[in-house]
Amino acid sequence: MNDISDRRNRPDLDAFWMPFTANRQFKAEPRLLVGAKGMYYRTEDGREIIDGAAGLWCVNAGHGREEIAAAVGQQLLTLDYAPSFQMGHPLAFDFATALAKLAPAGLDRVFFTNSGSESVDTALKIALAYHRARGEGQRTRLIGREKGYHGVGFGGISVGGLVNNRRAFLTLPGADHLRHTHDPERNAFSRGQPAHGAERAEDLERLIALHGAETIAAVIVEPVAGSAGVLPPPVGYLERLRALCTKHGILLIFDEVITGFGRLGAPFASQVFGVTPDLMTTAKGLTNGTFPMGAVFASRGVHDAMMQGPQNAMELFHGYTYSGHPAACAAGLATLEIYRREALLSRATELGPAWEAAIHGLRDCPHVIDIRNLGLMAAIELSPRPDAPGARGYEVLVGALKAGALVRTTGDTIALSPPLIVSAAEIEHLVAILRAVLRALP
Ligand code: PXG
Ligand code: PLP
Repeated sequence: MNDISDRRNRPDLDAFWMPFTANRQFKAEPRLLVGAKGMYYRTEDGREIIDGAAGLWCVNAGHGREEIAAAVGQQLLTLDYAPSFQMGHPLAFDFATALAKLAPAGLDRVFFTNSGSESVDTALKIALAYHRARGEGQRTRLIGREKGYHGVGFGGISVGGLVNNRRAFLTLPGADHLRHTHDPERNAFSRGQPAHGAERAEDLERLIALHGAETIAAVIVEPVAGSAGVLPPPVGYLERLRALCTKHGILLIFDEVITGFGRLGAPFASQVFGVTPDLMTTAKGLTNGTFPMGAVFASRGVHDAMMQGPQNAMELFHGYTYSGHPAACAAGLATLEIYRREALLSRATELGPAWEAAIHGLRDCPHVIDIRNLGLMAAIELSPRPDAPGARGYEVLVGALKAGALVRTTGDTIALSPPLIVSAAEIEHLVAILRAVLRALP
């Protein structure tokens, strides 16, 4: 397909079946990144492009951090792999302890996974096992929310609420969904949390009336929905959801795969909103995107309820070959040290006002129908072209890349989440590129 003279050193593209990608479209016109440092990626044709997406919401401390590379290299030469089933190695304990100190008060028991999807499946399984251990094994229903994204495992797609991620597949029986909180008629162009919609939390009462509270194990939500296009929770919504879950003995799970590790100006969204779940799922920024790793944080109450039975009995029949992988733990510890030293986990609070002003400055661009922001996250929603929904979003992705910026698009919504090291000048640079791209859209 590619003319050989035009290939440069391009690899053969056929074998790699790419995830969440229009494979044939991509392979006809590939977009390859070959290097990265700080706020910038380098493309195969040698251009520097600003990273407006922290990779995929994960490179929170910026690219090419030497401390992480050194820690991983050293660890691979010291202890490359050790099983975590009935064996242990010090770094996994050290990393869990460091994470527990950063976590919302009380969420200080940590189970390691290798991705956000695995964190979600792990948290859902812990919720079921917890109720069973307490003699409430009939609590098997798992409640997610419309527009939710919880990864691609069977558990995650079952509680997830993005139709395309579900409909070609089988989902778990017993999953149900709260209504989403997106309400552009009342909330379009809100700055920060929208004012309207706290009452949507009461939708849990509808599901409780329908199914019976005693059949529901857990409710899982993203504190700020990410993949659906950055939907901050209405003021008061998470508080109400927390109160209802507590009232009915239902565990509340916050999926902080995107919001964790400083995206909103504190280590976790839970701390920003002052609402503490019973379980919290994380990944991505845990290792600055350098190593595939996730972590589930459990409350003492959940953890301790499981620590029953004979001493020699495994309390949870669950785990991954790579749970607590030594090199992943080394990457994670080095990442936390960078976050601490550079105070990155509170940086979104400092930069928030400048970020908000810059992003909302795009309001007058053509086709813009909503702008949403919180911390260092934002979304710009475009009206779909009537005959081709999603086409404008794709044109922005390609146009921005040509103009020097990597952004994330989902349908006709542009999502932004730069590394937390971004400067005020780099925010202006990113927004200027977007303004030019939006103005040039057909
Ligand atoms: N939960 C949430 C809230 C997520 O955002 C996952 C779980 C799954 O994590 P893994 O590591 O299995 O991918 C995610 C991942 C996007 C996009 O741009 C979002 C994610 C991944 C890829 C793209 O919307 N979120
Ligand atoms: N499939 C087979 C055949 C296995 O032996 C294992 C693990 O031993 C798995 C899947 C699960 O792999 P992982 O622990 O990396 O999730």
